[in-house]
Amino acid sequence: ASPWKEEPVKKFPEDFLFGAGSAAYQVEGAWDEDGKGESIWDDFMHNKPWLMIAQDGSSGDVASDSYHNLERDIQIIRELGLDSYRFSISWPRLLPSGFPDQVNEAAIQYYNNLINELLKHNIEPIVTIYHWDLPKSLQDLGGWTNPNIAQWYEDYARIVFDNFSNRVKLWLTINEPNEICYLGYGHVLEAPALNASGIADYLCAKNLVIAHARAYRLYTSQYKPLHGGRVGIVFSANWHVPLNPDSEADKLADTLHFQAKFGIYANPIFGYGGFPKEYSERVAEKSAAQGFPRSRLPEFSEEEKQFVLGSYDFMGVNHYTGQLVTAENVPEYAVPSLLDDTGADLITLDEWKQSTSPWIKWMPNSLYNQLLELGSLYPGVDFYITENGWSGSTGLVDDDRVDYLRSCLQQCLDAVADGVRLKGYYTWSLMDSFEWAFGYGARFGLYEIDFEDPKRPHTPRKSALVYKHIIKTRAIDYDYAPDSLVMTID
Ligand code: PNW
Repeated sequence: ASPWKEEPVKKFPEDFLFGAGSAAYQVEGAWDEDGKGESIWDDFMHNKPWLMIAQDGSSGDVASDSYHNLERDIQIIRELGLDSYRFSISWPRLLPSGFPDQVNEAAIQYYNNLINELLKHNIEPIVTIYHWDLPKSLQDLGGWTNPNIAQWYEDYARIVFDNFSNRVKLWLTINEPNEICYLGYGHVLEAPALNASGIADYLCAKNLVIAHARAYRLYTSQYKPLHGGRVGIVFSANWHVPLNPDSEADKLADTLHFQAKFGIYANPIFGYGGFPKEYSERVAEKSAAQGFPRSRLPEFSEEEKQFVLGSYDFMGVNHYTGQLVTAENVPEYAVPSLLDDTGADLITLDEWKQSTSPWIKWMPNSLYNQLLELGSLYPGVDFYITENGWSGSTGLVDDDRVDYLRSCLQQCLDAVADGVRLKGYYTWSLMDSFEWAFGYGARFGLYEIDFEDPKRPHTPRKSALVYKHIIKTRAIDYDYAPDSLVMTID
């Protein structure tokens, strides 16, 4: 029974997009087939397996094998009745050398088939141009720490737009800058596992927002007049509140932490331009005290600032959880590092339900709170929830995921009622896939995939039927219970 039963029934607007998502490295497999080049994730899994959290020698070499199972993917997307499907294009599959000197026809064919099948069934593709699988050849040149990457990324984006923008109208330039820069260059959790926080993550941040802006401006000047699509970027946003709301120190830690993980990417594009003021001052002070001749956080020239500012049609938000932020009893972080620069520690409560992913706990109302904060920070901006989901384990009766899904969609409805311009919601994920450093242990799928079976058979979970019912009725019925776990195309 619903805690909201007493309220009038609320429906999602007819044009609200319900979707589900995936990412190339997590589902495609075929890691070295048909001319695909090597990515930094191929390199991470093959050559640095000790860095994996799962420690099981797994990789995305085959993953959900979507490269060979296009019909299956279309079948389940249609069964669910999705309005839209989010997938990413693999840069090294399309451009094996990383550069446009060779364009891989097999890649164009695969993505063409996918896009055409979706459109044939009236399903809107939303395409992530970059979801973490950088060509290894470009990493060898410094990857996202090399300012030239802004040009390389634009060159890649041009090939993508040339081939697909006559049919794809919704574009996401880059998935989760914070996870790319902080977890990949500042940490060892993600490729390229550079572990140079306080330096490399900040270089990455500046180069990445400029790369995004180049692709945005390219699209807007050369493709939008022909095709009229829209381009955004995807940020991860964890809800955050000061542990002690009366403590000035906790409030400052909360502000600086949110700027370090979110603001350094969002402010240059959606805010007042450049890196956020408080955080820039903090890193400049720390850098000086540490003996650096200038701030470790790079500056934007006035021209760069203006180029990046306003380079969006909408904001994509990936949201899973949240934390309480405090300045008390902060651990001794490495110096220099992003965490040391924030001076913050993150707390979660034992009473919050734990998912299979160590970093995801169910913090009540975090999505609603996050949407309201973003709505007031960036008034007039259109938002899409581009990822939200619950990780469990194998098994088809996924009641925790059902509860989380209903709750999060309710929070979306409440945010829309309160004026947030939320245009769509994409659950993460369509099917079980390779969960990066966590391997195949953390399952996010509406569909279960059997990774032991070379055919990668798929089975709908209870959440798939519940989501289908929500999409069809455009409302959340808390009493709906499917009589069987059978999915068919309506
Ligand atoms: C996202 N964090 O990653 C990615 O976009 C997906 O590819 C991934 O499968 C999904 O979340 C589930 O893990 C994140 O630490 C990784 O806050 C880490 C964080 C957030 C998002």
